[in-house]
Amino acid sequence: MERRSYGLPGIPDWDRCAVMGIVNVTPDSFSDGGRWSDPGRAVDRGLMLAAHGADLVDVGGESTRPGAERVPEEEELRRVLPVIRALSAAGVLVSVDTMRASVAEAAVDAGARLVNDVSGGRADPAMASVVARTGVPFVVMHWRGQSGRMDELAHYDDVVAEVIGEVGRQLDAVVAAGVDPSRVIVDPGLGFAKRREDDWALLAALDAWGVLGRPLLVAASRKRFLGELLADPGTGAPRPARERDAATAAVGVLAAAQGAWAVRVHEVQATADAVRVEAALRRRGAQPAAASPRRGG
Ligand code: PMM
Repeated sequence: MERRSYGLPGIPDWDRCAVMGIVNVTPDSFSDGGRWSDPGRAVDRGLMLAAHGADLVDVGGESTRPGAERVPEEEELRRVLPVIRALSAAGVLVSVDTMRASVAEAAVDAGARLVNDVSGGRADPAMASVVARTGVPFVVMHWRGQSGRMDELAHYDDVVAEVIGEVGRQLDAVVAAGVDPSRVIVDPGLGFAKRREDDWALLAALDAWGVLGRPLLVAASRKRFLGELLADPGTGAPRPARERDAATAAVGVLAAAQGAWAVRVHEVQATADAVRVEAALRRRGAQPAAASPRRGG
């Protein structure tokens, strides 16, 4: 995929893959469950991620781990709004990770400049029209159903073609509901109704997303397929979530080399450095994905 300028309103045009840091204001996320569930700690975390080089900070109040229960709307609002207000007031570019139109709207009022909906507008029929009204960019992620039934929905014949096709149709649906197509960001939804081999197949083919002509967000951070890759050779136990950050940074650089617009990560520093290395090489004309000619022939 070509790296190019997308002119997303309210979002700078970085000359490299951007880094979105994650603040989950939740007691139960698979990857960092409970660590930032207090709003004061969540704000400090967001400021730290920005200091580490995050270009955006994604604030969410509802866990989407497989099997997670939905959180009531009032509780979601109570979790995310003070954090979004404080981070935005401190000059951090904030996105809100929510499947609820009401939360998206309140978050934009509180300063969020992007709406990241893991359901791409499918969980709440009001989402697309609310996003259209706010005018902020919108992430349409590949999604087949709520977390409770995600694993049973993970069936594909050609995962790359099917996921891109389904996201393309959802893009058409949100545009029909009034969202300006030039504001949509797409995301393969790694780990959402995907088996481990589906995640790898999607990561190997990020180039194919060029057909949609939209910026691509890739969120592999600490996900299960990385834990399984790095499983303990003795016991076979997956590597714990918080020990997957080096692998996450490796995915970041490979996604950047395939033209991803942004990567979404829990620990920012290593990935922020890695995408800068990729950009420096690319600016010198290097093609990290291409094989180099053999010497001495
Ligand atoms: N994954 C999670 C949450 N939000 N948003 C987008 N756009 N893409 C994702 O793959 C995604 C997401 C899963 O939970 P986490 O917050 O612990 O990574």
